Order: sequence, then structure tokens, then C-alpha cells
Amino acid sequence: VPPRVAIVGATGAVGSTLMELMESRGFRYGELHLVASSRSAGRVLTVGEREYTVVAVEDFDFSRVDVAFFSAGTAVSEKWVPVATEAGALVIDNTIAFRMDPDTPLVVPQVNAHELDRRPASGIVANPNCSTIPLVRLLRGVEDRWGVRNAVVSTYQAASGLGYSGVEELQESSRAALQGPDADFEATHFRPTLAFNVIPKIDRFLDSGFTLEEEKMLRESRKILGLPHLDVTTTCVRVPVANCHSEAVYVECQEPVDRAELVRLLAALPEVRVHDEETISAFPTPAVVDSSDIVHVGRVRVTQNNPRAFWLWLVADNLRIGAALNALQIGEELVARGTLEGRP
Ligand code: A2P
Ligand code: 11C
Repeated sequence: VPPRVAIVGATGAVGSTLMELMESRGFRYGELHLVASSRSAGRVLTVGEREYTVVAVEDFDFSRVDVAFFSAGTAVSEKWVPVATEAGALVIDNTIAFRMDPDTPLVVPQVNAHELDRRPASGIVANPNCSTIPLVRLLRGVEDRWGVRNAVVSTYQAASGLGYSGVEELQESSRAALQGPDADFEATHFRPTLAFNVIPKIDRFLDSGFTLEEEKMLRESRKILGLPHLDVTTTCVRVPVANCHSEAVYVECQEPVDRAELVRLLAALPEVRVHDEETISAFPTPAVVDSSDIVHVGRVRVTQNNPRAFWLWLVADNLRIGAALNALQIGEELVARGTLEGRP
């Protein structure tokens, strides 16, 4: 029996992408319930051929569903995920709230789907941060072949990481910047402005001087890859791009790396495309790969002074690969394994 599904955050950027992907990938559900804040209660949204009325989370009875996808922010997950699991629903959570909980698997299906063989003790499967997911999908293959000694990553993250309101603020601030210095515009998300700028700060600062986003990339990569001592260090940067995160990745391996073999290995990973497989001058950019369900790679270079080290450039749609698609693929794997079933 297909599971009965709730989407908490259905009016948001990740929730909307999830509904679109459920339809396009033919994810079967017995019932669908769209949940958001009381601000959206009563709104009617179309999914596939049918119309659904949005319900406020406070008014939703989670015992009516077998699985609940949460993408309404950390505070909502902290408050309502325990209510959902208590009511018997399996939760696939897209926030930081439970990612490092030892009873909660942190899953990227292309890397550690075996974590989904049984129902987690917490009743929750956590979806990693959007910049961690494409990175670990590539590092898995490299680790298995050459062993990863350390990785140094700079990210170039899109405004949609902050949802619809992040994209709107990028558009409005850009419009205001073009109008001139006297244009009336008050930033709420990005300070200083993201228009015609780059900001080396995502999420809050920690005492170490790293940001929480940078810390997430380290600790989540270690948990997903099962490498507790993995050395990954990151600078996370917001760039004036609407959607799709990019990353410049430097990896030092235990052994010398052959470029042609590296390109073949990356290209053979599931749902990965290497653009410079044929011509070395081809590379992906966010504007070109937007709304894509694969991780795009280019600029693969073994360094001239160290044959054990290489660089690559990756681009991945953060709303899809980094959030909704990963969550849905977790759901698909749970169904395929019989870990998630509907009740007649
Ligand atoms: P709403 O549209 O009713 O505010 P985005 O990531 O695009 O900003 O979307 C955030 C999602 O999280 C929206 O669906 C939003 O619903 C939902 N959300 C935000 N705050 C709450 C809350 N307090 N309770 C339930 N849902 C919330
Ligand atoms: C951003 N990566 O680009 C963030 C959004 O931990 O799930 C996702 C935050 C998270 O702003």
C-alpha cells in the first residue's frame, strides 16, 4: 500500500520543489496533506491533477500519515517533528535539528542508502545540508579509489538556500542597486547587500571563527561517509545567484591520481556528469544547469606540484540535489526496502 504523505513547509521553496518532483518521478502516495504556517492555512495548491487545501501545522493530526517531509525551518522541526514521530509517522527532516543525533541516520542515498534498511530508532531520517550533499557524493568515489587525506572547499552558494524570501531579496536589492544609491531598500537576510557583492558568511559565526555552515560541512561529511577523522575545511560564501550552489574543491589523496582515471571514475558515479570528459574547456555554471537532477563537474585538474592532489569545480541545484530530491530519494529507498509502508 503506498504511504500517506504530509509535506510540512509545502508553500516554501523546498516543499514546492518536492511536490513537483513527486509528480515528475511518479512517487506513489495514498493520501497527500499540505502543511504550513497559519498564514497559509486555507490556500489551495495544485499537485498533479488535484487541488489541496493547506493546513496549519498546529491543526494537523500527524497520525493520519505514514511519512512526513519537514522543510519549514529548524524551529518548526524542533517543535513538531517529535509530535509527528510520537503519532507514528516516519519523518524525513531537512533541517539541522536532528542531523547529529546518533539514533538518526543522515542519508545521501547514493552514498549510504544501507542506513535505510531498518526503521531508525528515533523515527527520523535526516537530510544533510545542501552544500554537503554534492561534495560527499564525489568524495565517496575518490576515498574508495585513492583514499582522501584532506579536502579544502570554497562554496559559492545561491540565494535560494534561504528559500523564496532569499531569492526575492536578491532580486529586489539588485533592482534597487541599479536604480542608484538613493533607492529605498531594506535588507532582511543578506548584510551587507548581496546585489553585486559576495558575502563570506552563511549561518552564524562560532567561537572558532568558522561559521555554522562551514562546521556543518565538516561534521555532516564525516557522519555520512563514516570517516570520523576526515579532514575537510571550508569557506562558505553567498553569491548573487538565484539558484544552484557551486563549489571549488581541492582534494589531497593518499596516492598519486591519474586525471583520465579520475574523470572516468567521477563520470561513472550515479547521477553525475563530468563536463570536461571530452573537451577540457567545458564547465558547468548555475545559470546553465538550473533545475537539473544531477551533480555537474568540470575543471578537473591534477596539481602540477603534487601528483596526489587535484582540483574540481561542481555545480548542483541546491533545492533539488541539496534538499527536495535527496529527501524524495530517501523516501523512494525506504519504500523500495519495505521500511516505509502505508496502512490500508
Ligand atoms: P508559510 O508559507 O505559511 O510561511 P521558504 O523556505 O521558501 O522560506 O519556506 C518556508 C516554509 O516553512 C513555508 O512553507 C512556510 O509556510 C513554512 N513555515 C515557516 N514558519 C512556519 C511555522 N511557524 N509553522 C509552520 N510552517 C512554517
Ligand atoms: C544555505 N545551506 O545555503 C543553507 C541552507 O542546514 O539545511 C540550508 C541550511 C541547512 O543558506
